[in-house]
This record gives sequence, structure tokens and C-alpha cells, in this order.
Amino acid sequence: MLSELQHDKIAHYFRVVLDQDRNGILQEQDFRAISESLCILWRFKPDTDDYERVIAEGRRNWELFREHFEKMGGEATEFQFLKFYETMLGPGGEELYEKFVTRTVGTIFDSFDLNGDGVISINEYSDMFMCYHIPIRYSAKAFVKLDRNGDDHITKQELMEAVDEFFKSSDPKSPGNWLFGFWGDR
Ligand SMILES: [Ca+2]
Ligand SMILES: [Ca+2]
Repeated sequence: MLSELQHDKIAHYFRVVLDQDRNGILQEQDFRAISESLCILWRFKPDTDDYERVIAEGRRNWELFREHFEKMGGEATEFQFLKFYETMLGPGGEELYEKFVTRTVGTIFDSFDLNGDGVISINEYSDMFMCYHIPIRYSAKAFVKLDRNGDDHITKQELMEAVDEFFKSSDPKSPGNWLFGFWGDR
């Protein structure tokens, strides 16, 4: 069972981070919207190899999800999405967690480390909020929470810790709850 806090955070992840067009279902167009935002951030112009590569990557991420939701009987609604995470976070779900969470977040980290110095600065972190259209007013607060040693950078280690807390912690004080901003707004 997901705790109430886990439920709220994962619903926030669905609504605010993934369901870009806010129609209540994850579809290819949501993943495409994120890919297009990334191309704008990186200044990749349409019809270039870089652009096509990013769009193709988004499509592959979508295919991974689609396969799973088809097995679960259809569309990737918020309800199904929460059920999917409940399975993933339950006993025996480690492999799925690795496939859908750990790997995806590794990619996110590399995507937003724009200058390639191996850490995320506050500007790079705010870029992520803008790309995913996450309400930006929480980005500074979230950054401070995730930067546990206070050196003004988020390392991959700090990010992975936050990711684990975001999905697994039921403690309202866990810093990782803030990964995608405040989760309680509706
Ligand atoms: Ca959608
Ligand atoms: Ca740090």
C-alpha cells in the first residue's frame, strides 16, 4: 500500500511532471512535449540530427510506459499510474523500479547538467522546472532541500537520494519529497 504522502507525491508527479497537456492520460504527445522543451533548452533546431535524436528518445520512453499500461489493460490514467507505482514499490518490484525510475532519473540528471561538470547548479535545476512546466516558485526551496551538504550543487548522489525519498519515503520531513517542487497544490 502507498502511504497518503506517497500517493500525493506520485499523483503530483503524474499531473505536473508527466501529463504535460493535463488531459488526465499519459500519451505519446506528453512525452513529445517534454522532448520539444528539451530541444528548445539546448537550442536544437527541427530537422537536425540532434533534434531527431531527442524526439526519438522521448518516443522510446513513451513506448516503455505504453507496453506496461497495455499489459495492465489500457490507458495510462492517474489511477492506473498510481497502481503501477504501488506494484513497483511493493515486494518484488525492484526490477521495475530500476527500469522506470533509476534509469530515467540518471538520464534527467545528464540532460540538465548543461555544462557537463557533473553537478547540477541552481540554474540548471530551474531549467528542469521550466522544461517540465513545474511551478517555478518552489524551485529555489527545493534546490536547498536537495543540496544536503549545502555546497550549492546537487551531485548525482544527492539526486538519487532525493529520488528514493520522493518515491519511497512517508516522512513529511524528507528533503527528497521536494524533488519536483511542492506536491500538495491542486
Ligand atoms: Ca496527457
Ligand atoms: Ca551538494
